[in-house]
This record gives sequence, C-alpha cells and structure tokens, in this order.
Amino acid sequence: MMSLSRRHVLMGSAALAAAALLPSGCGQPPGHLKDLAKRKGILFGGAIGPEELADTAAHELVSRECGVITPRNALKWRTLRWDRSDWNFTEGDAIARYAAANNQKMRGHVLVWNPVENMPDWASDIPSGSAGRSQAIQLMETHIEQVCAHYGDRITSWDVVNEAFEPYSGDLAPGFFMDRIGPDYIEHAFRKAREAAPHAQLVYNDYMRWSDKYPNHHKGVLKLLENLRKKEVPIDALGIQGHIGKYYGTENDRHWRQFLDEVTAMGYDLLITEFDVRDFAPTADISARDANVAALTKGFLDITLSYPELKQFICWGLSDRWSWFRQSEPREDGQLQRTAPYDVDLKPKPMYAAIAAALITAPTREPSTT
Ligand code: 9MR
Repeated sequence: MMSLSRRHVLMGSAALAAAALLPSGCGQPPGHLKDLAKRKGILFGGAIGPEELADTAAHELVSRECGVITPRNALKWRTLRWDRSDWNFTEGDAIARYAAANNQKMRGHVLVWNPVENMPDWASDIPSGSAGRSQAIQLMETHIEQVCAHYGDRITSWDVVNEAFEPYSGDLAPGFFMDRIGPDYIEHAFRKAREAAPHAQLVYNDYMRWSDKYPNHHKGVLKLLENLRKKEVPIDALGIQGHIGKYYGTENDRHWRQFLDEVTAMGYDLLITEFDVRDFAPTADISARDANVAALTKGFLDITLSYPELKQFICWGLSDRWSWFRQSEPREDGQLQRTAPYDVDLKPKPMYAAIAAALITAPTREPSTT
C-alpha cells in the first residue's frame, strides 16, 4: 500500500492546527462560512438537490452556511428536457423558492454541456455534422432563451458552457454541439446567454487541475479565454470546479499560480464552483484521512482565495451525506468517502476548519455585484 506523501503529512499538521479552531469534538464552528466569507467580499455556498430538499436537517445547515446555492442537477438538459415536448422545472423551481425563502442567491448550472450523454435521447434525431448545424444552433439558443426567461434575475450567475475540453490534448472535445455546430458553439452560447440573461454573470466552468498533469488542458482553456476576449464574446469569469485530490496528479503550486495569473491578467473574475476533496488516503484511520483532506483543502484555498478576482466559493454539497463520490468513486476499502466539510451526521470536520482558516486569512476584496 502507498504511504501518505511527506507533503500531505506536513500539510496535515497545518490543517490539524486549523482544526484547533473547532472546539473538541468539532462541536460549534467558529462562525458560519457565509459570514466568514462575506467579511472578505466572498460569496460562499453549496450545491443542493432533491436529497437536501427532502432532508429537514439539511435545511438548517444550508440556510445557516450558504449565501448562494447551485442546483446540482435540476437545470441540466436531462432533467429539464427529458420529455421532448414538455419542460420539467419542478426541481429547479423548488430550489429557487428555497433560495428566496432563505435570502440566498442562486447560480445556474448549466446551459450547455456538450457530451452526448448529457443530452436527452430525443435530441440525437438532429443529424450529426454540418447537416445538423442550423437545427442544433436553434435548439441550443431556444433552450438558453427559455431557461433564462423562466428564472430571470432570480439566477445571478450562470455556467454557460461546462467542460468543453479533452483533458490530455487540450483540444475541444467532440460531443453533441461540437459535432453539429463546430467550435463556435461556445461563442453562440455566450452571445445568446448575454441577450437572455443581461444582468447575470456569465461563466465558463471547467475542472481545472491544481497540478501539471494536464498542461494541455490549462493551455486550451487559456486559448479559449483569450480568443473569446479578442472576439468580444460576452463572458465574465472562469469557474474552477475544484474537485481536488486523486486523479489530478501531484499538486503544483507554481503551475497553478501561473495559470491563475494568466486568467486574471485577461480581466476575468474567478469562482470556485464545485469544491470537494477525494478522500483516498490509503489508511482506514479516519483522523489521518480527515487531516489529509483538510490539508489539501487548505493548500488549494490558500492559493486560490489569494486572488482578489475570486468572489464566489461553492462546495459541491456541504455534507458527506449527499456526496456524489458515494456512488461514483467508492473507496477500495469500502469505507464512506469523507469529502465535504460536514460528515454524514452533519458534524463539522477538520475540512470545515481548514475552509474557515483559509477564509480568515484570505485578503479582503470588492464583493461581486452578481
Ligand atoms: O454531482 C453530479 C451527479 O449527481 C450527476 O449524476 C452528474 C451528471 O449529471 O453530474 C455531477 O455533477 C458534475 C457537474 O455537473 C459538472 N462537474 C462535475 C460534477 C461531478 O461529476
């Protein structure tokens, strides 16, 4: 079995120090994350879905900690457009009502997500290749118009296009829109989004690795952002998903800073849109695993939150109870992944303390207007 890297052990002790912010037993947190963030001009929040909506214990947690929420799956094509002739806004509307009742902002995720498996099956009736170009543009533009019209100013920030690249080559990936429209599907999507949601922040959202494992992916995203600027395509920010940990290669602070320097030099704002940490430390010892997750959290946030252009920070779920990793990436030893700031019993973990510590040391910035 692999041992924990020296860096993680060292970083683990830093995070354990941060965990000292929590009283023993991780009882009462040092302050709600949304308030700690707000003091620095950062809007903090979490993704939610039917799991949280149906879980009364979640309501108190999400309303206490989050200044903004993102629907995890409610606004994806396969939820909204499963039926060819009917729209299903039920879950999205429930989340919008929840946000309004709790005085929270709402992000929109996602208007255009190119892989064929993210589209409803009926859409494949549109022929592939240039024969389907005008129909695909029309389908995409109508979708953007209708979804944005439905939510209006209730959604203040939109992931307009998500994950457009092949990670290894850094080329735009094939998929539903790419195969029918070509590379300019991205440009079409942003122009239509600005028309349809004139007051919302428009975001290109992608994994973005804190490592040099996928240098071409970083290069591809930089090239896209540069080209969109040159062509005056309306886009405001880069969304860094931030699913950090295993599969992402060894963390490389210098490479990560260089990338963020280049993005911000072009005038883009930054968001962390889907933060969580893969809990794959090769040990069954929960405190060692939690320390590892907290160390990765602190290491990533210390760099990323140091950019004053970073104005929103969202976790992809606040608790291990609803983590997508439970099903999609189970641990080899069968133990539950501990990837979120709160555990399954909704008790704060060292990761929570690491987030709080990073927010406390982050520089103050002008808050986002969206
Ligand atoms: O967490 C989401 C999971 O419930 C869905 O089944 C999946 C496919 O729609 O999407 C997951 O969320 C993804 C997000 O939309 C985009 N970035 C990666 C996220 C994790 O896969």
